Amino acid sequence: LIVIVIALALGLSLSHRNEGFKATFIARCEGFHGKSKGYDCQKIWSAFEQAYVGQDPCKVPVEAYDPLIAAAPFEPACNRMMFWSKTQDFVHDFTEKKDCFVTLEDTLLGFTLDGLTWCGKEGSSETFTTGCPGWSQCEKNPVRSFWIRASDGFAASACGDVTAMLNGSIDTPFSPTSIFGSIEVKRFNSTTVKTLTVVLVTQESPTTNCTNASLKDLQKELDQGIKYTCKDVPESKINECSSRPDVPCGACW
Ligand code: AVW
Repeated sequence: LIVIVIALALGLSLSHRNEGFKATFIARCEGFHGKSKGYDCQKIWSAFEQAYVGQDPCKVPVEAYDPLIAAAPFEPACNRMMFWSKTQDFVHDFTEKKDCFVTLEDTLLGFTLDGLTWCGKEGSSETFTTGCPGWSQCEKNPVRSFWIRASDGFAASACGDVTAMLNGSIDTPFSPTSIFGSIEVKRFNSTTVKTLTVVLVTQESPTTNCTNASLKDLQKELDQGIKYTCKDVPESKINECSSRPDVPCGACW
C-alpha cells in the first residue's frame, strides 16, 4: 500500500509539474501586452511543444523551432531594438524603467520563455522541467536551441538604428562565442539595419573602453554598409537617466 501511495503521489506531483509548465506558458503568453493582440496561445503552445516533445533532449536542433517562429513571428521595432551580452540584469532593469527599447525578452516568445527550463523524453509526450540538460551539457538541448533560434529571428527582424549594451567591466566585452557574437551580429542585414551603436557600460574606474580589441572583431563581423559607433557610458549615468522620466532616451548616452 505504501508503495502504491508513494507511486501515486510521485505520479501526481510529476503531472502537476508538467501541467504547471504549460499553465505558465499560456498565462505568460496571454498576459503579454504586445502591439498586436489576438495571439492564439494554444496554437503557439502546440508549435512550441512539437519542437522537443518525444525527443532525446540532447538532439533538438535549432530548426525544430522554425514552426514556432512562424506561428509567432517577430514584429520589427525599427530604431528601438536593444541587444545585449553579459549585461542581462542591467539592461532589463533599464528597459523596464524607460520604455524606449525592445529586447528579445520584451517580445511575445522571449517574454513567455524567459528564465524557464524544459525538455522532452524519448517515448513520452510530456514536458519535463527537471532533469533537463544544462546550457553547456550538450549542444543541442531544447533551451539552448530555442534561444539561438529566437535570437536569430529577432536579429533578422532588426531595422534602422540598432543598439547593443555590452559590459565594460570585463576584458572581452564582445565574445564571438556568445549568442550576440555568434548569431545576432552576423544576422544584421545592411539593407534594413542602418547603424549599430555599442553602449559599453563602464564602472567608475573603467577596465575597458571602446578601443578594446574585441570590439574590432565585432566590426569585422558586421555586414558592410552598417555604420558602427561605440560609446563608453558610466553605469551611474544610465541609472540616473532611467530614474528620471523627464530625460528623453536619446539623452541617456
Ligand atoms: P550572455 P549572449 N551557460 O550574457 O550574448 C549557461 O553571454 O550569449 O549573452 N547559460 C548561458 C551560457 C552558458 N555558457 N551562455 C548563454 N547562456 C544563457 C539574446 C544564460 O541564460 C538577446 F537578444 C545567460 O544568462 C541578447 O542580445 C544568457 O544566455 C543576446 O541573446 C545570456 O548570456 C544575449 O546572449
